Amino acid sequence: MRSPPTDFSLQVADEQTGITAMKIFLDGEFLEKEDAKISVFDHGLLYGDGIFEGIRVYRKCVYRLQEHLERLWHSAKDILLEIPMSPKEMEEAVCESCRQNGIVDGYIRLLVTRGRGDLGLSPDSCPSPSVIIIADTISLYPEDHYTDGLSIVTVPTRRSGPAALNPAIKSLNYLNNILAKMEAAQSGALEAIMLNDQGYVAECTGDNIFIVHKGRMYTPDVSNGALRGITRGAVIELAESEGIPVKECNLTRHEIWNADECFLTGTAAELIPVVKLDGRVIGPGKPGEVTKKLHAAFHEEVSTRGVLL
Ligand code: PXG
Repeated sequence: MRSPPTDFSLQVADEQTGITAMKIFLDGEFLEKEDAKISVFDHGLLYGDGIFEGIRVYRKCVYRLQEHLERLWHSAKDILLEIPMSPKEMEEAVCESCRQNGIVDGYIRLLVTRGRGDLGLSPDSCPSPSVIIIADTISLYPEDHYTDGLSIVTVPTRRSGPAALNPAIKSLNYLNNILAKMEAAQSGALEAIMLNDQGYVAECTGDNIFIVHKGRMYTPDVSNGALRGITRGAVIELAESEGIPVKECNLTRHEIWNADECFLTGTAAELIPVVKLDGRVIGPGKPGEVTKKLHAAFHEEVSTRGVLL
């Protein structure tokens, strides 16, 4: 059901060294992968003090780049981080990173860290944030899971709530999500549902979640701890244009177990069906019609929405 793999980024392996040439944007310069290094005193490393975006490129179109940059700037504002370039300069740096690496279809990891400082939590010792752009490829789940659907589990680690670290901030602190991913693996699953501190479904470790029931779609409201995913937003738009009503609400596991269909969305995962949760088969146990329709609509729009290289 997934389109054939189209990740053809031009990463030429040097025949003698075996090293793959890749240019990394680091604070205004393009450096070879081996030379792109940051300080051990960078507070991004010392304290996870920083933010990031994961962005896809489809047929030389940087998918919904403006929305990713807007979210990056919102995250920066929340953590009082001044990004040392304008959104227009960032757009140009992202596109140039793709061009330098011959990216046609790929994945961009854009980070802004607090930068180098002294030991101690205070960012006052960090005068200049660092901007890093990696233009590469990614494949998150094995190909057959897109046709057969994922089997996932609910894990004990909770999504942090707005009263702690606001989940709307796409920060470099992913430890709960990493723990959740490890707990899923311990149960033999590739992905995990994370609940919020009230026991409602928030999202998965790096993906938003949707269910389809009696022709309507439901997804956790962002107040439940869901990241306002760009793919989530795209799928809501696509569903509405197909005449499928979408409601953002509280969801419990009960609703997911008893749904007709379930799928996850995310930049890396794109749109992937879920056919089993916590040992309960969802619907007929195979990807449903609404999921398939939205998957097709998503792949139709990806190279038409965004900034062309
Ligand atoms: N929830 C969380 C917690 C995420 O981190 C999403 C949902 C999906 O949002 P988008 O905007 O991508 O539709 C994410 C996505 C990476 C990486 O390595 C990025 C994410 C998750 C995991 C890994 O770049 N972010």
